[in-house]
Amino acid sequence: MPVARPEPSDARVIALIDMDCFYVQVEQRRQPQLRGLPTAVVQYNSWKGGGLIAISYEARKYGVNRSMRGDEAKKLCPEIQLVQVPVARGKADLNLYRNAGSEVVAILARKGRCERASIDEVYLDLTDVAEAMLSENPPEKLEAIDEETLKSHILGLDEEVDKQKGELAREWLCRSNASQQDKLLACGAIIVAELRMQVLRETEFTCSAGIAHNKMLAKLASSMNKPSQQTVVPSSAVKGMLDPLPIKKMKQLGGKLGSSLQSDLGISTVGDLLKFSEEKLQEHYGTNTGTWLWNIARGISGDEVEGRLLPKSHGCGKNFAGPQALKTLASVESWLKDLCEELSERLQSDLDQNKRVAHTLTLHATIYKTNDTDQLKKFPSKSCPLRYGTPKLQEDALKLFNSGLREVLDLQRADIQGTSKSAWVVTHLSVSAGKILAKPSGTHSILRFFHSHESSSSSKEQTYNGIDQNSVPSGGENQVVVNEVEANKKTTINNYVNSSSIQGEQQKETSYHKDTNSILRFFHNRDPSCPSQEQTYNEISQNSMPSVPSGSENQMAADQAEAKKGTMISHVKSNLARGETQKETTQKGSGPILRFFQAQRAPCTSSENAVPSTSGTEHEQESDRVSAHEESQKEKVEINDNMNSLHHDEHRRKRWSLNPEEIDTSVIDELPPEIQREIRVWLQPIKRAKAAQRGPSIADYFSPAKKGPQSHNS
Ligand code: DCP
Repeated sequence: MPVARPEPSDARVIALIDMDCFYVQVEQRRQPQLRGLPTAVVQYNSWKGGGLIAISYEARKYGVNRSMRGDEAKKLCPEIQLVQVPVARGKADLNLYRNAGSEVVAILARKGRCERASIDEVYLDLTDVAEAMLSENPPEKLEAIDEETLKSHILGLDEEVDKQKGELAREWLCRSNASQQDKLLACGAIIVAELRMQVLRETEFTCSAGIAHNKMLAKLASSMNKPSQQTVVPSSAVKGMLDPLPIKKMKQLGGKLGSSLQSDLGISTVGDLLKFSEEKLQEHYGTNTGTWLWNIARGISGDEVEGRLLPKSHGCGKNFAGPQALKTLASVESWLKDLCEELSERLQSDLDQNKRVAHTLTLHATIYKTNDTDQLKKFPSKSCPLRYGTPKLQEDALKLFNSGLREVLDLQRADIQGTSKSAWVVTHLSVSAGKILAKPSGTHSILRFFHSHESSSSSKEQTYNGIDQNSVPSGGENQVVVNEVEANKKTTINNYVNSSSIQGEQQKETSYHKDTNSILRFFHNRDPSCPSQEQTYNEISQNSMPSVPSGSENQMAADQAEAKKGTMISHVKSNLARGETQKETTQKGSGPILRFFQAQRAPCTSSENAVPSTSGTEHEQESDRVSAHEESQKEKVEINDNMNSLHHDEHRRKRWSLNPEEIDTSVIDELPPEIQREIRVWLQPIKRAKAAQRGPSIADYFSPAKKGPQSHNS
């Protein structure tokens, strides 16, 4: 659901950097002989030549597009080079592309707040750096403006034909009588052009950019002139840009809301929206969405650049087209195993490298009936608290699938194994890990772990009642999970963790491509005999993963047992919260780009030099390792201190209402490994000394019935 946020009163400078035909560029860097040739990257499934997922601009000239398969593309463009995505575990392995995207993000982040929006798109807030430039070195005082900046498309200027385009841009950029807003945008254009050149120098990738006062406009502008060009949106050009735009091209209007605007209000362009008052729009779509629609029609959007270099979620999915569709529970289970294995590796790597912990596991599937012409009910996206470790992920993912399948087939629990083999087919499966937060570190990890969840909720009760219900498998499955939890007393920390809806991946906007020969010209000048840089790329640290699309979260009613559990959980959280004091903070342009590639010919024998980011990234990784080591040393000291404190400070234990000797180690197994280690160190001496007194589980201990009066009151 879109959120109407007021725009800040001060002008901002926001850019969206979008890589050009990204996977193709990554493959062309690996295989320089492909430079300048019509090329497409195809999916793993090679049926009819494989589905096209990335297409070079050379191939687009022949009419090749993403809806085609390789065979069809070959008919249109016989010389097209088809490159298959790398494969691992019988499915596409996107790590190569994710790593390449991370290289770009690392460069862009040097200049401003950076939000990784997708595998190849990054928002940048350049307000501070543009303001600094304007006060210290404004464009009108610059001796020269680089060629790449002069190639900028300034919306609203393009119609003038009596002057050279570069001259027009120079005049606009250097106007001394321009508004403060436009002056800042001019600075933004210079900064972005420099950044794009830097990205090219360090990675060999070209990108396009939109530069505007907010994210929405920057995003729309970024695809207006591709490849390797940038577009600036002065405030005076907003209306002209938005009015003719088909409503469905707007972010968040590509789906149901956009269709409803068309069918209910007869709106087909953004300009049509202007005919409706805010009140009218609110009447139809509610207060928030109505205001949001009113705002976007005027180019108003207060969304902030989030300052996030790492992805919000990790997802692994696979399509099973045509005859590959999965028809049995066994085949679904087998694929879920593979997907969870990959997800587990990525979660572990995120934990190791970035010290982040994911809290919600979500399963998506697409399913069809085979013995009926009617389509099945949409498979509901299912979520539950995420437990670390491949077997647990696999187990939970399968439960989520079974739960969804029962819902779709309107079956009772017992019927699931008996479903006829041919009753349904699964054409898509994916698992994703969301609600990724910084791992609590230091002495009181476990407490901070609780706090980090608590801080993201407005109230404990609300958290449980409003969200946690969604994070437990629904229907019969839910009961199974609850029963297991209750019966085995394995109410783990993850059960306290609440999952908010996983946001769907932003829908890609289709661009109005204005194809040019520029890229072809750049790469004609390259020497294809440069050695492959694959090895170098493989050494680059991998920090980022893309999101998978997600649908609606599972909705279910809380039964009495759930409510009781919620009360208990809230109670426990309150107790823990009281003891903790510290919270975790946790073209057309041929000029400069052409020269870049010409220069690349000579040093072809040392291709590493062409990718300085590689060594830079390695260096950063090394620093990370050093600081991680220091941190772990520091943590060890703190843990020891804490052990002493636990031994000797009974008062403190009472205050926490937490009796460590009663903690069941099976509960600890459910936690992320790093937290497990800390807790084990923390508990070891106490457990040895008082093993005989150990209670059955952490849930028992936390049960209000076992606490003293002080705890009951919390
Ligand atoms: N991608 C994919 N499947 C899709 C769409 C995209 O696997 N259905 C991958 C391949 C793309 C990358 O994501 O290279 C980025 O997608 P974009 O939509 O940004 O498209 P490109 O970068 O390929 O081209 P453009 O220059 O038009 O942005």
